[in-house]
Amino acid sequence: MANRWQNTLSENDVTPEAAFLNRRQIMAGGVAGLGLASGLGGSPALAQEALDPNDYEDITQYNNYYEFGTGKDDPSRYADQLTTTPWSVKIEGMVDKPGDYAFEDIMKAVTIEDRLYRFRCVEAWSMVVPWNGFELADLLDMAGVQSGAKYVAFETALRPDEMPGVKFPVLEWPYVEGLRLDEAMHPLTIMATGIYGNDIPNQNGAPLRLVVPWKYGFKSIKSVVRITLTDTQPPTSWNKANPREYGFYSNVNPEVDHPRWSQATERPIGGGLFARRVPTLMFNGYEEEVASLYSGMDLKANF
Ligand SMILES: Nc1nc2c(c(=O)[nH]1)N[C@H]1C(S)=C(S)[C@@H](COP(=O)(O)O)O[C@H]1N2
Ligand SMILES: [Mo]
Repeated sequence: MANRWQNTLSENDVTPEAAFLNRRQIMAGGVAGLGLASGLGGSPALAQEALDPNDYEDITQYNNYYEFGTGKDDPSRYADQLTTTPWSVKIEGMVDKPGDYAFEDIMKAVTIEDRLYRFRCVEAWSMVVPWNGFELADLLDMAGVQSGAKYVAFETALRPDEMPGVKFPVLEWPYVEGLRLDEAMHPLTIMATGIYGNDIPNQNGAPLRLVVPWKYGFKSIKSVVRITLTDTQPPTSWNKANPREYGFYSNVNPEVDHPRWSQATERPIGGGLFARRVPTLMFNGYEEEVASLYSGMDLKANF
């Protein structure tokens, strides 16, 4: 596993676009079609700063998973209590094949890929994470999305016996999130099942969690047990808790400040005590890939 990650890292490390190239596209000869062939060779035109993945320790010991407490080290201390086998995801609503999808069956049907992604928390810190996972579209295709569906709703497990944090009403439990269908089907949107080639640790959302790299981290809901296809915009935990501060879209946008702090810069985790803040990028650096999803939309009103 470690080898496999190393091998792709040398290619994927070059540009964010290259990080988004997946094996299937390469095998299908899609590289030139995407205009990235020169990027892979390090062309100055496409060269951007290399993504340098955070240490495994930072990624797995500085977490937000409020079901286990609100401290950054609470998830790594308490999430081992979560039972993740057996696990299944209920897929329901506007799909042809609703039902309980066992985690092992999902893993047999999908293509696991390596994705080196920037990760930007709404609290203005950031990491770079070498995820392993599959495109959410693969799972939605398994269930057969019906033509009237417009949104995807997600729900985290709620296990009071295993989750010491849920006795505190910091959020309404279970944790829920949502995406527009086109956002959910975008090839950058993955369900992560691993980090650095290891099974994803409980504190990071085992056995499978959403990752939407152009949105603030809270959209990336952990330990998913239910996915519902719907024609109405689903409620989301942070929007319910504070609609003035957290909108449905939550796209990373340095021009739209949080009411209580600036979103123009971020603090890279792991840079040491005196690490400099760096500018936050529009759509977290994935503007070229995802801006078209929002053409014509007022991103200040739809924050
Ligand atoms: N179920 C659930 N999912 C969650 C959270 C949570 O508290 N509960 N926190 C979110 C927030 S605010 C962030 S920044 C990311 C953190 O992911 P990480 O711990 O893997 O870095 O998870 C998101 N997903
Ligand atoms: Mo976050």
